[in-house]
Amino acid sequence: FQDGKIKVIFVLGGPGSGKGTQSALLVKEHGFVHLSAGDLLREEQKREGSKYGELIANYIKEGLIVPQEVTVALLEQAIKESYAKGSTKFLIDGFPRKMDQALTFENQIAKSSFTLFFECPEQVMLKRLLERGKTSGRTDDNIESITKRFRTFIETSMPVVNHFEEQGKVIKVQCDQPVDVVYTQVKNALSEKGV
Ligand code: UP5
Ligand code: MG
Repeated sequence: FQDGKIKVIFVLGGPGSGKGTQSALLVKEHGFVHLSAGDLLREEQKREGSKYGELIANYIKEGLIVPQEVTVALLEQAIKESYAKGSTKFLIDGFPRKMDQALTFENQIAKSSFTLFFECPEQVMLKRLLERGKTSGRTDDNIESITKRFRTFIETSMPVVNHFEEQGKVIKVQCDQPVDVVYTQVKNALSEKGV
């Protein structure tokens, strides 16, 4: 995509920080297309005939980052499909979470306008994920996988946040608060950016 043709906002934050919840609210009020990299991977995993099904299942359960080729291709396809239907504003949730993905996406698909970064204490995220795990059916909402996801987040994904922060492109939101309070912060942050 040429510069300015589409607008991309990355939504990053630890597992259970509320990326999906807040993105869904923004879709309703601001007409963004919400693409969750995790959701796209889970769909691909279930798709009949996918050659990546087993690989994705293993990486997700282990809390590891699926090789970028798979995830970037899924995102690119989803963006192109939406763009063909007239959408130009994208919230990319839970991506990029490794430096190689960040560089590939920005070089090959589009530069991000900025990153919304959801800060949340681990204890709070843990509690939310264990609660959700009672009904979510997600193979990674259990204490073993959650512990691994937290480690990957700190070791592999925080460098991406720091990379964008060095470019002055990170807006931090405190997420240890009720959903509507967080959403007010998110909306204020966006309006400061003229979105
Ligand atoms: N909740 C939300 N906000 C709340 C609030 N303010 N107060 C109280 N409760 C709140 O929320 C989580 C739970 O908390 C929900 O029950 C919600 O009601 C409640 P949610 O909005 O779902 O949080 P989110 O940050 O989206 O959490 P999620 O579990 O989706 O985060 P992850 O980043 O761990 O999961 P994701 O789906 O992005 O990735 C899963 C895996 O896919 C990764 O671990 C990785 O293995 C793989 N992956 C890749 O390999 N590459 C990628 O690029 C992306 C993913
Ligand atoms: Mg999510």
